[in-house]
Amino acid sequence: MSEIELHLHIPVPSARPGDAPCFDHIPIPAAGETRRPDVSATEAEMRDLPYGMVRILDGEGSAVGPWASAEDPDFLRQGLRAMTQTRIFEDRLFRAHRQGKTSFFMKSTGEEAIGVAQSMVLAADDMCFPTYRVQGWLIARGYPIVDMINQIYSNARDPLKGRQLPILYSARDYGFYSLSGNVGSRFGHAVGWAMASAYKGDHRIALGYIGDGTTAEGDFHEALTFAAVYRAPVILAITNNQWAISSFSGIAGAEQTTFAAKAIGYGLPGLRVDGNDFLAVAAATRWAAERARANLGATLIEFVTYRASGHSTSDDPTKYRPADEAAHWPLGDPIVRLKTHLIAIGEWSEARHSQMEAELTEAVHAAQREADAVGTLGASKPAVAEMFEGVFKHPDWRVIEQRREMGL
Ligand SMILES: Cc1ncc(C[n+]2csc(CCOP(=O)(O)OP(=O)(O)O)c2C)c(N)n1
Ligand SMILES: [Mg+2]
Repeated sequence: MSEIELHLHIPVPSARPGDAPCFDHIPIPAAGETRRPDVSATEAEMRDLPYGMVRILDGEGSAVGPWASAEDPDFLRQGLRAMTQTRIFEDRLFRAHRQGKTSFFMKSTGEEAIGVAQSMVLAADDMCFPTYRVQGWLIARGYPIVDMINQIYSNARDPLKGRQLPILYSARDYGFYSLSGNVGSRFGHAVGWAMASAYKGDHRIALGYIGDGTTAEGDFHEALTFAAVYRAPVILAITNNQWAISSFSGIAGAEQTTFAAKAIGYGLPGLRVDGNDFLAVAAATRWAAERARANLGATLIEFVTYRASGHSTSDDPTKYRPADEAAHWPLGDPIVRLKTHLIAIGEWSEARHSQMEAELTEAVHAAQREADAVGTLGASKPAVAEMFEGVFKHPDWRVIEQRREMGL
């Protein structure tokens, strides 16, 4: 009989508060190093990709390697604008929470390239099944910021009439499926929607998002099985921002392999992508979309990024990670990197950037003034009668009775 005492391996993060930040455990190939397989390549021909990293922007802001392609400078400026707008908007609304104007808020600081680039690359009638970390999708498509703020305030003009948490948006016309607070639940819905699209002989594809922490839930694995078996036209995106509230990615399996490599067990192509590189996010998304549209099935993409802010307004990240960890993140800041690239190719300047920031700040302030005038948390509410509307196509008899009892 063995004398060895059994013990469990409990993963611990590389640095805790007070320690020097360390990201040596994350393999990061140089920009341009990871190859680009043909879109028609089989999964068996690309099992190295989940261990590489699609990166285009190098340290000097040049676009290099096989994934780089000629980009329209207007497309890049639009991306820079939407990412910057997202950050300004989120900073402002985070402060609104501290001022008591809303009950809850979440930011995507440092992760803006993902939602914004994917929103700009996919077609208007494709469907995104989002997480709360991709509000840049809506901003990139011009969803009215005042409507976002009205929802965040849960006021009388809340487009969802107080039925959702602040930030859990729903905007069908913007290809943005209703957000769920139950993390992971939408991943399978994205696959189901894509299967329905293919079943009907339609042309639309779906995109599903999931966080690194949530890949530990069953929903993730069920979705991958269905996506692989039926070759669903879907892009399955993992936003690996290193943290799930206060649990680090190692708790969800990051020590054993990459999140992109989970694809291999399902026979799906997996890409590992620099999520802070706007060009790489766009290029990988186009590649996966082309495969999906050609009936070649689903792609799992891991976007490697870093959650620079706290999880939400309820979180204080200095309790569980070094306060300066974000400043040491090796993939930098997505806004700074795209801006540096645009300046390097002669399509942007510091002066234009400052002017754009001033314009976007004013636009957010103006939208906030408009929403403030309607009312902030508690000062203005959706009409009570609205809770009976928009739920059933033909109201159930109980709803009719309850409404009558309330004299509405
Ligand atoms: C089904 C379910 N379980 C737990 C929670 C509580 N919860 C909300 S966010 C979160 C962490 C998610 O982390 P991750 O998937 O990495 O996404 P991120 O917030 O980092 O984008 C948890 C546990 C929830 N909302 N839903
Ligand atoms: Mg996470």
